[in-house]
Amino acid sequence: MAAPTLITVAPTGAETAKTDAPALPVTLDELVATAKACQAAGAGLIHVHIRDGEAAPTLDVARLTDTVAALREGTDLVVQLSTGGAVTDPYEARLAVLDAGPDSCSLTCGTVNFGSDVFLNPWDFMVELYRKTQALEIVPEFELFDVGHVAALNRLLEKEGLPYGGHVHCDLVLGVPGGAPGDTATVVTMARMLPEGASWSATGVGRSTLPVALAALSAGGHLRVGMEDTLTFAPGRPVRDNAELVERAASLATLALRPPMTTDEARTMLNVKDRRNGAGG
Ligand code: KMH
Ligand code: ZN
Repeated sequence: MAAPTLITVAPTGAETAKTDAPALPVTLDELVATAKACQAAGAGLIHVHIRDGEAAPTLDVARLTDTVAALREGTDLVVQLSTGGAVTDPYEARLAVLDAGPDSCSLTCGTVNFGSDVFLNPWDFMVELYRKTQALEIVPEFELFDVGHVAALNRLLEKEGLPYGGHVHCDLVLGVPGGAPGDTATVVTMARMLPEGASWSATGVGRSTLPVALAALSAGGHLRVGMEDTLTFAPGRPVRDNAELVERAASLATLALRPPMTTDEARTMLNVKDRRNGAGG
């Protein structure tokens, strides 16, 4: 029997305006309601970007701390905070995200062109962020936007040792204008370069959503979906909401005889520290 599928939902991101996508969850209430619906549809992990009172992206630590608490209270999802933020966020604010005490955080393994912007992740910043995850016992998810990022990940592990929990989990983020393309050949190429024993999910932005999801499932990977990456369900048809994308991912995974992982299975696979109900620090 093939392994079950971890479905990660990335419901908000930092790039889309609420006015352009009214279903985008931008308030804490909207985020928690989305998280509950996505867990019911089969998600095991939530990748979180938050917005301020004007629905603009923010890395405010107090707000992030409240968000982590509310998601823990309302769901059993593994709570992962983005340390990527928006392309304009300074390194100090991205490092401070960890002070909100999430189960997991994203850690991007290199700089990448991002449309007409640049998403900056120089080596020294990667190392500083990685050391902070180890010190605070937070499980990093290595975000890989390009083939060179996989080489940088391998170098990071060689020089700095294993992450907290001892398990390496990665996410291939494909189809970003400026990054690696979202197609089957790239999924397979990057998956083959990953460290031995690593688990990985993949997401394809925009039109590459389905090709990447199908390739990942067939290659033994997990799935990330959500309105951070995908706003169109089918040509000419906007996404209804995040749960619709999770439902579709769960159907594909079930069809592949790799049904969605439970939240407990996700916690075990990733080896996150149990911080629920005062269980951890
Ligand atoms: N918003 C992008 C610039 C992450 O969450 O770590 C970066 C991003 C990656 O979304
Ligand atoms: Zn993100």
